[in-house]
Amino acid sequence: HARKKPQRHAKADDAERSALLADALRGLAAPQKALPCKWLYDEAGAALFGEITRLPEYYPTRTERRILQDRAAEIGTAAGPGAAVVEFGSGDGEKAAILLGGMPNPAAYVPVDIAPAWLDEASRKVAAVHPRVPVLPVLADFSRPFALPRALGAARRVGFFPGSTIGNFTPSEASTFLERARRTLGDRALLVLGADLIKDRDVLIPAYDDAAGITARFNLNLLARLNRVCGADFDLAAFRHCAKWNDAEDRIEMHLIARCSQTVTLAGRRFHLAAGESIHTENSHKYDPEKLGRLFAASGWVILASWTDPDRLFSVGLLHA
Ligand code: AVJ
Repeated sequence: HARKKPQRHAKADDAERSALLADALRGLAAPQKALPCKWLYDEAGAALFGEITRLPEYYPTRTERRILQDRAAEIGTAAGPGAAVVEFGSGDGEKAAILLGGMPNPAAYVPVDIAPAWLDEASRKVAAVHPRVPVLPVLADFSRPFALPRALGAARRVGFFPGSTIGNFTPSEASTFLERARRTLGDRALLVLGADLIKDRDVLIPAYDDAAGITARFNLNLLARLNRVCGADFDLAAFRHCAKWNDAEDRIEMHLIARCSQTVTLAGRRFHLAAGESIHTENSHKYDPEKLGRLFAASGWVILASWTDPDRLFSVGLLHA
């Protein structure tokens, strides 16, 4: 048993390196250079994201937590006894623990994540708060098809997709994801989904460009990860963080902007950046209730309830398959 662990991690490291490298080579060769945002979350990135969630400017986490605390019992009643919670992108397990707290006798908690470190953290957090709930972690990229543990049997599945992670997808990707999630979760499934709402850009921009510079470090860490894992030679000081509102697409975009003309080498390939050229690193789409309704309907989900906070910053929906 003691031997298996390092091997498993070595394999995971290789898989991570080749997938990250493939994404980076493709993304840096595109006319608009881009890197997929899922790579923001290595250990350092996850720690920085944790700091972001506690920033005064970053309203989503505390707002959604409050909504979930207020509605956990209602959600638990809708789910009934013996349901299993399947979380897409496990995060730190804190919100899952709140959700499970409202559920009568949950059958299991199934965190799904590409990062082993996050799976461990979520599993530990939920096990500490709900020691009688079995935890069945799944190491997988939830944006791609994956199988649920067979041990779930016929338990009703309650999908959990908090944090407005849905906003990282374009609306068309979101619809594909939601349709697939419905098939993965099966008959009688419920889905609890958090989505950030469109609001004044004076509130939105600081949430993604905070005064303490934590989001800038979070964004730049993507280049540090490429250097560390793939042997790239990005000079972090030659880039600056940028968050901007794209009004046509209703989304915040994060970019890394080259401060000067430069050439970067990755796996023997050279990529040129002009001064001011950007690498697009994240989309965070914002919704209004009508657009959310259309998205859910298009992907086959029916809205049972939807809740927001008094300032209408954030929305949590309870859907059924
Ligand atoms: C957790 C992915 C939803 O888009 O608000 C926070 C990530 N990026 N600050 C978001 C994020 C910059 C966050 N998501």
